[in-house]
Order: sequence, then structure tokens, then C-alpha cells
Amino acid sequence: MRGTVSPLAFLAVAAAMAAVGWPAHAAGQAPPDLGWVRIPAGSFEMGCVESDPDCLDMERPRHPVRFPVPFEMMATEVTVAQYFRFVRDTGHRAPAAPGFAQTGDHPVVLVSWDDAAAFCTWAGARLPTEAQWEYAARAGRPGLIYGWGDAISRDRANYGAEQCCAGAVGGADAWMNTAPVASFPPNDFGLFDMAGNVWEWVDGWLDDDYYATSPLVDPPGAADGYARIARGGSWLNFPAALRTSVRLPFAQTGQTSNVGFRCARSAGAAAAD
Ligand SMILES: [Ca+2]
Ligand SMILES: [Ca+2]
Repeated sequence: MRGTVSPLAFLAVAAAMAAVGWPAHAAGQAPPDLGWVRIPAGSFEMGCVESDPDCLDMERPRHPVRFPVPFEMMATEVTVAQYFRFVRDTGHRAPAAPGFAQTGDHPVVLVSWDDAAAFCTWAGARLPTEAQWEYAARAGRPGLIYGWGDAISRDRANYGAEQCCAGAVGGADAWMNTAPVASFPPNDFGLFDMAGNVWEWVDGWLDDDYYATSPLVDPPGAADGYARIARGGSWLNFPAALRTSVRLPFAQTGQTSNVGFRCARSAGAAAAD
């Protein structure tokens, strides 16, 4: 499902980049504010909820996780504009253009896990752990299949057709491909698009046994496994892919037009800005 490189789409992105008008940003200077949201300390149950008929074995067992201190997460997926500023400042490889038009406020796609991790390092942050991501996506609402309830809704997220795999529109979802970030209501932690729009890379590896042995406190995720992981579903996916517990196995070097990311950092990191 790798996106094709369309010259026209690339020109659209380039034009959007030119319109952003970035200020000068010298090497070594702090990166721009990426819109951090404070995620409170607390506990939750990680993994598939009992009412969910679509659970996969890798989403079980449901297990408790606790975060003793707050942390911070970007309110939105990393945008095309944010990512191209990183490319300009660091000389990092620019992503290929997807086979559809994007403006600077759409989520960046066609970035590998390594690209995503490099961006977050540049931002003084890191990819969220898988537990941080799911805790943030559930936002204090226990036992729900989706972030807002047990039923999918096009008024809540950008996703695809009922059957795999094609874009679709309806309700407030007006996008066949990516939507500008924050086009739908945020969750109770103030985070946008934790369900849908683009899948989001997280730290750690996929090991199907990890949930059974996960530490209670701030679990780092498996140190090894058979794939990297992306979370949350995307514009290309059918509704069940947006279930909060879904784990997408994906190659570390994989790049597709429906996988992006956001970053997380410790709550004290703002002092270094
Ligand atoms: Ca859609
Ligand atoms: Ca997302």
C-alpha cells in the first residue's frame, strides 16, 4: 500500500511548503513549539476491552498500567509543515510525496519508524511508548472500543470504506485521503486524531507475549520482537482498525501513505525550550 509518487502531488506539497514561511532557524536552536499537551498521571487497563468482538490475540491480555508522573504528548499528528522544517534544518531525507494532494497542515506520511524517531529526537522528545499512546488515546474513559464510545462515527474521525481498503467520506468526514490535523473534536486529554487520519508509530517492538508480562509502571514496551508497531487506524482503513487496542505490525523501514506519528516527552522538558 505504498503511496505512488505523483509529480502533481509533489508540486502541491512544495507549494504548500513555500507558503508556510518558516522563520530562520539556526542549527542547534530549539525547534518550534509542536503543541504539547500535558497528560496527567494515572492508571488504566491496556488492551482489548471485553465488549469488543474484534479482539486479536496480540491485544490480550488486558492488563493494568500506571503512570506515576505526568508526561506530554503532541496534540496532533506531526504535520507536513513541521516535518519539512525538520528536513530543512537537519538535511534529513525528505519523504516521497503521496499519490494525493496535501497541504502543510496535513499529517506527514511516507516516513519510516527511523524517520519518525529522528524527528522526535530533533524536537527534544521521543516516540511515545505503546502504553503511553494507548493511555493517552483512552483519555480516562475506561472500557470503550473507540476513544469516544463503542460505535464508529464519521463525525469523530477520518477513516475509510467499510470493507478493506479504500478511502471514504460521510458525515463530518469529508476526506478520501488525509485530513488536516485537528479536523475532528479532541479527546478529553485534548488530543486530536488518536483514532484515524494516519496510523502513528510508537516506540518498542511487537512481541505477542509482552502483554502477559508487562511491568505495571510505565512499561517501555518489548525490547525486541518481530515488527515495529503503529496505532490508531487511518484514512485508508475500515472502522475496526480504529479500535483503541489495535496494534499494527509494521517493518521498521516501512513507509506508506497512511502511517505518520506524533512525539511525546517528559513533563519537565518544556523548561529546556
Ligand atoms: Ca475519510
Ligand atoms: Ca492518528
